[in-house]
Amino acid sequence: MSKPTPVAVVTGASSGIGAASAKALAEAGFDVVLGARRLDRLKEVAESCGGRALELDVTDQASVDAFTGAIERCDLLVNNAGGAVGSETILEAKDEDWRWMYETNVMGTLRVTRALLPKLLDSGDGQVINIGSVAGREPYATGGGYNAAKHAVAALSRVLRLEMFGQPIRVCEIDPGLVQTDFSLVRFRGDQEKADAVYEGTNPLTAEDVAETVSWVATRPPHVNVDQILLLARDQTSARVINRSQ
Ligand code: 8X3
Repeated sequence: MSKPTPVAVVTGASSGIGAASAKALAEAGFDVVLGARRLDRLKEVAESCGGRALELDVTDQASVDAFTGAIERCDLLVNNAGGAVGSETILEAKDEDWRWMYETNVMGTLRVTRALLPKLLDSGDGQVINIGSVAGREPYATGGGYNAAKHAVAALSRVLRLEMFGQPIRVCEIDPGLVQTDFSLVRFRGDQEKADAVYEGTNPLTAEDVAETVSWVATRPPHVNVDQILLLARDQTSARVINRSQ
């Protein structure tokens, strides 16, 4: 009997790293299931790569249940949904921003992973790729809520790897630095000028650069677990050391 086509599930797939990863995985031979809140945009991305669009709000357990319940097989889960909102100091931090970052990045990753783990195990060679961040390795001033959330994602990834040890599940954490997407626009609450300034004079990564890495990790042979990748532009050596002379 021939092997079934592997199924990849990508969260936050309506734009940026998630959309690019869905396309790259489709090109690599996966059947792709795309999840996100913005169904119109999601459908467009799904159409462009022959994938299946399913509405998903990772902050809502009922939505996660409906999403994962509609998926029969899962070989690869890419937990990409998340992001940053706000750039206040700890002194001025807003509870609702921290809660949103925890709900999307941390609890969202937990909910979707927990729901799909049985199917990942059933596949006989499951893989979880969590999109973390340089912010999950290195704290920086005004990054508190996002730093805390991405450090939690890093902990979750490593605990999952330990708990799945001996089972046919691989776990990888990919930590990108500066990537030019709408990430900063969301962080700065729609302030385009502030968002543009983040990438000004520098040559950041693109969503496609990260997607290529996702696809590379996903297509290693089953005995190879790429545990962690820190992916930075040449113009960035750490979270806040950026060459802007371009
Ligand atoms: C990477 C973005 O601003 O934390 O996720 O370097 S940032």
